[in-house]
Amino acid sequence: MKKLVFLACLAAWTVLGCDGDVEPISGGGGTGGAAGSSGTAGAAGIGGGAGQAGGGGAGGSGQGGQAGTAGSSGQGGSSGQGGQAGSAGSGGQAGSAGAAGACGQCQALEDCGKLGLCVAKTVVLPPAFGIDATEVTRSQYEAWLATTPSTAGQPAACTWNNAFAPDATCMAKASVCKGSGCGNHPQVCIDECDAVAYCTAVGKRVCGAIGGGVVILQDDPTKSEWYNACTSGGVNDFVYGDGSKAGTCNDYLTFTTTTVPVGSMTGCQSATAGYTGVYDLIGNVWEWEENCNAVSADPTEDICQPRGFSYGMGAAMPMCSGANYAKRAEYDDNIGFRCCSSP
Ligand SMILES: [Ca+2]
Ligand SMILES: [Ca+2]
Repeated sequence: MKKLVFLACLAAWTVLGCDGDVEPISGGGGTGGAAGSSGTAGAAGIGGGAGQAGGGGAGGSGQGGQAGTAGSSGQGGSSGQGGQAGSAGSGGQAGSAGAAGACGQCQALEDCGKLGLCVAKTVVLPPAFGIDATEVTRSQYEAWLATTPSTAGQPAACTWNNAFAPDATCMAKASVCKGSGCGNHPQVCIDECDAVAYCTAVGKRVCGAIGGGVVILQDDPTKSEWYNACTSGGVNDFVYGDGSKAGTCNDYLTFTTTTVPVGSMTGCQSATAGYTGVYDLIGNVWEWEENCNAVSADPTEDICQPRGFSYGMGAAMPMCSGANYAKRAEYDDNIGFRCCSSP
């Protein structure tokens, strides 16, 4: 009898040991996925080079390959790169021919996006919208700036915006990460129109109304994409649950003085099925939302209400409701953003 009980426990422990792990946030570990096959050769140019291989499947389910890149004109076709190793994923599908540009090695919480840029990974939440798994990082934003985006063609509320570069004085503040190793920290010191321009350029939008558009501060999970994600569809007051937990997010309860790499506080995500995998909705940096309100004819004076609190000290409880206050043209060392999209 004793022996039987011991064996049952051993069996139960074994099952938990096999299946109890939470999904890793980094792509490391596990068996590498097979390299993707070469994409279709680019159409442009004489003898276009082979497209890039698709990335390996990630996180067990195995994603399709990334879009390949068009060959450079006039050159003999070079072979596509091998797919990135995924964690126990199946081999990536062949990449299709894509636009010029190459993602290179995107990270586990990144996708290869438009313009050949590594962008924050899209997580699809109910009812049906995509939201970035992380705040937009310094390296992601800098890679976009390196494409020398034009300031022409911005929305009417942003025609005053003559530069997308983060404000240099703001970036020099002691609270902003310095030197190498800051690439995975959230981009700060950018105004609301810079956020709009970045998200638009990579085929997304600054989070706003579910399905797109402006949502004037709504603590309503049926209206605001950001609030829906943070509350797991209206279930929780905090992204990680219904009660506050110090040390879970980089927020006022944790008493930090600067940003941390996005997604590095692994508990700072929803534990509710269907809403997991979106990090730092609470804390790290406030996030611009498409919730700006015109108060005069001058759009630089529009009042926006960034979401989710930040590192540092503050009086308010860092929860999904509540918001900051910033003019559309302002920027700060604790305000960043993430993008949403239509899946
Ligand atoms: Ca700007
Ligand atoms: Ca945040």
